[in-house]
Formats: sequence, structure tokens, C-alpha cells
Amino acid sequence: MSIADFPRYPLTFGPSPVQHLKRLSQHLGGAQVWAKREDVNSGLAFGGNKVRKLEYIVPDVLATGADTLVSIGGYQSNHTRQVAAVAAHLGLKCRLVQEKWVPWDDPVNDKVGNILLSRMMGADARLDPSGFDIGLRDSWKDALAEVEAAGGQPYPIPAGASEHPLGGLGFANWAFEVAEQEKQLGVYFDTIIVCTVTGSTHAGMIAGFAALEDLTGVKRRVLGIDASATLAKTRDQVGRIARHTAELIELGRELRDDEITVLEGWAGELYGIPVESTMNAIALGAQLEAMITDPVYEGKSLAGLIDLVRSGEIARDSTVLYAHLGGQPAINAYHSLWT
Ligand code: 1AC
Repeated sequence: MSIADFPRYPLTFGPSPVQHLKRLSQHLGGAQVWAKREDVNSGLAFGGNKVRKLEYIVPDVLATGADTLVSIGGYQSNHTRQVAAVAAHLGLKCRLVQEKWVPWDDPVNDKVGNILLSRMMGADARLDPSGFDIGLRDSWKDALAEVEAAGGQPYPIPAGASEHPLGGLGFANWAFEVAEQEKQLGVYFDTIIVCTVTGSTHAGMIAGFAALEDLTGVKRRVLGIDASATLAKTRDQVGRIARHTAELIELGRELRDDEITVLEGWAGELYGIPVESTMNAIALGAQLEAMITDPVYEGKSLAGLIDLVRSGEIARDSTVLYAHLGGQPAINAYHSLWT
């Protein structure tokens, strides 16, 4: 099956917009920087990268007849907010496990931003004291069992939808969408920058761009910027999901190691805690382009892009595409950084 043959339930507005960040490019004085804006990809509770993944998961949800989506993330998870949005949109119930992934002790951290939106959309979002880990969690398995014991039919969606068997498809298709937009815009992106933590956004892109390269001969680099601060786990998860997704879309060959790149240097010491480069990147994006990024994900990948362009690691004659994955609601929990 090629990516075009998988059932897709529409949750986005269509192709997400692609925008030339002219002032940022000029400021950096190197490669031309563009952004593809998953933060405005849907009308469902501010959208984001997970809505795109869920387009390929919802047909399976509907086929199973499940009545409750069950998922997990941190207190300020963007993923759980998007699962809550999709549940509301489909008329399903939603049970969320919100773990204390980030030692960020703002008194409203578990009340505003993403978790507020999830609750507003009717999700049963319950806090759990467990810390950060991108793997499959007991708290989530317990929530699935609880829903079942109460007579419901749960549908399991792991953190970031990453370990879901179909979790890589949304961004495998993104690669083909980019290729179409390149034709329309008369531009070619030789480098893609994407934030990576639980891995399936990045992994899907790797599989999709590999398929595209095999079809067209056009090569490009997909650079994942680690924001997990647990690099080995993220690298392993990206590689595994990329290979699985490549198999699903019948790439017909093994992915090469050089197609799977997760760069370190911008995550800081801990997931969810911004460092100086994060704050500088957020300020540049906001003040030069009015492009808002968050301290957990996009501020860190934007910091990576900025350094790679400034250092010439992304060459002056390159055109680089920054995948803006969304996530702005979390900034409410980080308000003290700007007061
Ligand atoms: C970690 C999955 C993740 C979220 O928003 O919860 N991106």
C-alpha cells in the first residue's frame, strides 16, 4: 500500500500553509528560512501535529466502535489536548492521564493552557505524579482498564500517538504535501528541521521523504532536533517508528542510518525546561515574524535551526523548511518567563 491508499478522516483544513520567514532569514544572514505551519492546520482547538496523525487513526477508531479515547502526556501535553478535541469533534468520550513530566512548579501549570482546553472540551483529565518517560506507561494502561471496567469501550492512543501502529502515517504524507507545495511555490527545500521527542512526527517524515526520494531522485536532509533530553530513547524510538512506517508504506528497502538524524544540543538538561538558546529563539521568532513558539518543543527546534544556519552547517545557499508543530497553548503555564 502506498501512503495514498490509507484511509484518512479529514480533521485539518487541508494542506498547512508554507511561509517564507524573510525577516528571520535576513537577520540570520545565511540560508533562506521557511516555515510550514501545523500550528494553524485545523479548526479543532488550535490544531497541531497530532491532529494530522489522528487523521490516519480515526478510521480505525470508528471501525472498532470504541466510545472513549484514552491517552497520556504531561500536564501541558499538546497531544492530549488534540485527542480531546478530536473526541469532542467525533462525539466520543475522552479519558486523559496527565503526568508531571516537567518539574515546573508554577501554581497554574496544571490548570491553564492545554489542560484547561481539554477540560473545556469535556475530557476527563486526571493528574498523575509520575515523571517524564516517552515509553508506554502503567498509568495509561490502568486508565484503559478503568474505562473497560466501567462498561466503556476504550481506544488506546499512546503519548504523541507515536507508538500507535499508524502513528507515522500523518507525517509520511506531509512529505508528499511538501513536494506539491514546492511545485506551486517554485521552491525546493533541501533541509527540513523538526522537533523530536516521542518520535512519530519525525519518523513519519523520514519514511515519507525516503519514499519521495526513491520516486523522484530528489534528496534532502531531515534533521530532528531533540527536545526530550533523553536522547538515546528518542533516537531509538525515531528509528524504530521510521522503519515500521517505511514498511507500512511499502518503501521496499531498509532505511539507511544516514536517513535517521537526531541532533542534540538544544534540549537543555530536562524535558520541558527552557534554556537560554530556547528563550533567544522564541524572542527572535516572535519579534521578527510574530511567529509564536513554546518553551517545550518549538522554541528548542527553532534554536537548533538558528544555530545551524548561523554556523553555516546549513549552507548559505540552502533553503530550509522549519516544521512548526504547534503547541502555543503551553505558554500560559510559562507566563513567569516574560513578566
Ligand atoms: C509529547 C507527545 C507530546 C505532547 O504534546 O504530549 N508532544
